[in-house]
Amino acid sequence: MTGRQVHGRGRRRLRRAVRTAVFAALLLVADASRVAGAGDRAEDYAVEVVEYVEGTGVPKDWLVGIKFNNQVEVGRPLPPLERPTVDTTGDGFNTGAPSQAVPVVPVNPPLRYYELVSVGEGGRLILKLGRPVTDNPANPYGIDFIVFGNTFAVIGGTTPWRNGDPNLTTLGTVMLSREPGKVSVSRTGPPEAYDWHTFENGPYADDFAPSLGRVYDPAAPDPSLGVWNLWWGQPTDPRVPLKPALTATRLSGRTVAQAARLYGVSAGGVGFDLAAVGLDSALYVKIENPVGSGISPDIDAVAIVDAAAAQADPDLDGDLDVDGDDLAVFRACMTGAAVGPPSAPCRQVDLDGDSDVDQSDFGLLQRCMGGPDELVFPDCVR
Ligand SMILES: [Ca+2]
Ligand SMILES: [Ca+2]
Ligand SMILES: [Ca+2]
Ligand SMILES: [Ca+2]
Repeated sequence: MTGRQVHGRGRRRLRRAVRTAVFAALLLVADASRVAGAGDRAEDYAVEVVEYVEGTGVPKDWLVGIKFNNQVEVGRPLPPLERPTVDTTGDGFNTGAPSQAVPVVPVNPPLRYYELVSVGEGGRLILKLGRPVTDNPANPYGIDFIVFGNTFAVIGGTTPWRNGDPNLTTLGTVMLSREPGKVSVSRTGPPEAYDWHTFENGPYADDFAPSLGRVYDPAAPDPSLGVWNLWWGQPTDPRVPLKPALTATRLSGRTVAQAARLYGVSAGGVGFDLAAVGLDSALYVKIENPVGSGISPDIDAVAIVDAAAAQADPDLDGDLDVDGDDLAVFRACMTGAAVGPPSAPCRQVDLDGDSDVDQSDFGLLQRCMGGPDELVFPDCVR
């Protein structure tokens, strides 16, 4: 976590305010899970912290001075369990009071001690998933599970992020608080021995892409956030991977609103393919970080990908445009009117969401058609 200084004179007042904020945040968290319409279940995430060894240099929540591994005070499960953070709180500076719910966006990551567990140097975190994750060929881009941290994009341009209109603030290229933690997976665990398979050359936990807590949806903003909210709808779906083509370079120069539209319902995070380590299933995930690394990877959650949760997206080959190549994929998925739901790999081809791939879906594809390498926002189908 990048250090941020609390101004000394307001610290005591802030601490009192934050104690109240913690309870407010608890209520908000309960609220967020109630409004979540994604259909995800507890078993889609990590359900048990099997082992946590705190390394050195674990950073603190700068609002209250509590380390990123202490959740006992708020009586919640360890942060890496359940879905990633939907709304964090104001930072008492740019984004509002610590009692204010602030949606996580790519320039404003989770920042509270009860939202993250940090590994430290020489530390490790072993999580048990709610069910085995499999190397399912239907999973988008081959990605089988997703690790969420607190990496975020530096702000480009001159307009800071004040939790206001996301069309006004721009993302820069540089990613901050990238703290690449080494990830391993195992089929077996206690009382049996682990059988670790390590992603030696990445991807890494707490790396690109930044998290997104809520879907950008100005037509249906969530009123529970307050009257200020004109943009942020229901929570994102952490089971939907981000397109690998959506790199930091492609996001750079776009507004927070445009970035969120490119995410769609995905919550971002770092995607992992079990095939890369030669496994067809796994039940345990380990994140570790060596002494001398100078970093402390921060972990918010681990989610199992659900191919059936993929959303309508006319960019069918995942290269961010809609052109002749996407048309070819569409033709291969065509089922005709009311023939029945398309197979999982063809799910995102059902652009109008009526459980078939027919002429009306083709009409939407045509509406979104640009040219090769011309960036298309998936919400062109709306
Ligand atoms: Ca895979
Ligand atoms: Ca970090
Ligand atoms: Ca395409
Ligand atoms: Ca359809």
